[in-house]
Amino acid sequence: MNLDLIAKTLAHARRERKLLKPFTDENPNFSLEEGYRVQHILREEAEKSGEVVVGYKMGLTSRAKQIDVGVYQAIQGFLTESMSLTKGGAVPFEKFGQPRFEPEVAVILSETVEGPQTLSTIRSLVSFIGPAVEILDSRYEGYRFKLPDVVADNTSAAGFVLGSSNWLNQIEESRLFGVRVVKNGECVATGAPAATFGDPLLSVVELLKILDRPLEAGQVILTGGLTAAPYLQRNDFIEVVWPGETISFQCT
Ligand code: OOG
Ligand code: MG
Repeated sequence: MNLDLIAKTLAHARRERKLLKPFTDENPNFSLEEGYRVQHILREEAEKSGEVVVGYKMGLTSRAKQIDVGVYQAIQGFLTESMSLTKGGAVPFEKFGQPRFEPEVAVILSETVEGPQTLSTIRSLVSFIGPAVEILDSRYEGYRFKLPDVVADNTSAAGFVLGSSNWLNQIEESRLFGVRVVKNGECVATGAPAATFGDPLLSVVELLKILDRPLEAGQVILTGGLTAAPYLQRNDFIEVVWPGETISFQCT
């Protein structure tokens, strides 16, 4: 397997908004570890071209998401500054190929940590925990992929919007806060943070088991989609409604 070639093919497809067949179709031996090596190459290329990594995302941490894409293991990707979108702003459809979106919980820690940590350590270091929306965009036709493919494609990371509510003083209760996903006035999904391993902070615990470098203070962690991800179409108006805060955006 030529991992540099896979990275180049993915980067080119992303730039040109071209869709690919999953690499595992022709290379069933393409492994998860090789998928992460490809992601690493893409990260280095992004950083070389001036992109700044602002955090990480966990994927496939809820049953709803695992069933949605038919992949049953949590995975990790990186987030860059240019993926950050503004709440209430416009999401330009032409930036993406086949965008989808999902409600998530975002976490920020007050200290840098590296390697496996306990849930109670993570809980004691949280400086922000609150609502977010992730925008996904897969390089693979129809979101059909196996684990190594989607890991190589930086776990479909394309954009994210952070909310402004900080649930720090309600960490326990917030696990059962309800979220409604509303597309053009119609509720298309509902969920709660507990969909992520029972507690979104467990997603941070999982991240630290697989991350090959420090998780820095202030970096954003998207802990994983809480519902199946609806597709985003041109002109869609999206509202992700949490207690006390609605994250909305218009797809243009
Ligand atoms: C893979 C990424 C999954 C999540 O939150 O579960 C993900 C995909 O569905 O394209 O971001
Ligand atoms: Mg996600």
